[in-house]
Amino acid sequence: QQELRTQALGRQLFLFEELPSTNDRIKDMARQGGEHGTVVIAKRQTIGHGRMQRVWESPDGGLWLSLLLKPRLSLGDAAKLTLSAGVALAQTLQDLYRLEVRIKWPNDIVIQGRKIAGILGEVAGEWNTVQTLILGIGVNANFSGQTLSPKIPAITLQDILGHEVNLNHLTAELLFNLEKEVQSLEQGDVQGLIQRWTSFAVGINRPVRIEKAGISYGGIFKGIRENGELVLDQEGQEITFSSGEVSLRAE
Ligand code: BTX
Repeated sequence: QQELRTQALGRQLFLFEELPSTNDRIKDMARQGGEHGTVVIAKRQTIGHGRMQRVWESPDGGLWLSLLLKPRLSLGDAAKLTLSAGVALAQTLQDLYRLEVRIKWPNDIVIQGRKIAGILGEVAGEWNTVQTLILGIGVNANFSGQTLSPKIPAITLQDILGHEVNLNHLTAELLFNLEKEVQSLEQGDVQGLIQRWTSFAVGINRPVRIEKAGISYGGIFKGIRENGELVLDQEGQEITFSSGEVSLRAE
């Protein structure tokens, strides 16, 4: 906590040896009136959640963090915070470790084509008329990717750098960058966010394939709309995809 450079994010910080899921724990705190910026970190999670009931493997050595936000945003804009988190995380990993980080739509953080981190945004409902959001962030840091299930195309900071990283420092920088992103969104700079997101995006202005419900769509990845939908140009015709059961492959 001494390393924090933020105003609100992480000023209330709870650290656990082990939790089922930091997102679940912070939802309980939200219900009990937890403050904007509250952070929960666990050294390991026993049932970390991914999107759509998927499991996020969370062994010792990773950064497993959840954040409670009550931003001054409409609900529609608040949903953009998962994009903000993606940008803040990509920027942090790039700045701290000089890595080439990409964001694969909708919000996978990848290095060398493999997933190094994931983000899970959840609307935690309205308490005392303030919209409350939960952002869960998982970074594969100080463990070997080989400890994860073999099917998972994952990579860790330790795999890439060959040494462990300082998790306190990583957390402090991440929260600092994320606070900047939240503030810029609160000031209405959606275009800036989309620009920064696009600068990290895999496959932008290039041919990609989208798989949705067993059907494959090919086209040029033109970018994302303000609501996060992906825009594909199929021979001059634009089609949009919302996240969900959709996957993107660069050609
Ligand atoms: P996602 O649904 O995009 O990714 C889940 C998928 O990623 C899994 O189905 C699996 O294939 C793969 N996967 C599982 N574990 C890992 C891992 N450690 N590294 C790389 N790939 C993996 C992404 O969901 C959102 C993840 C958020 C995790 C954070 S951790 C703190 C917070 N608490 C919590 O329960 N979830 C969030």
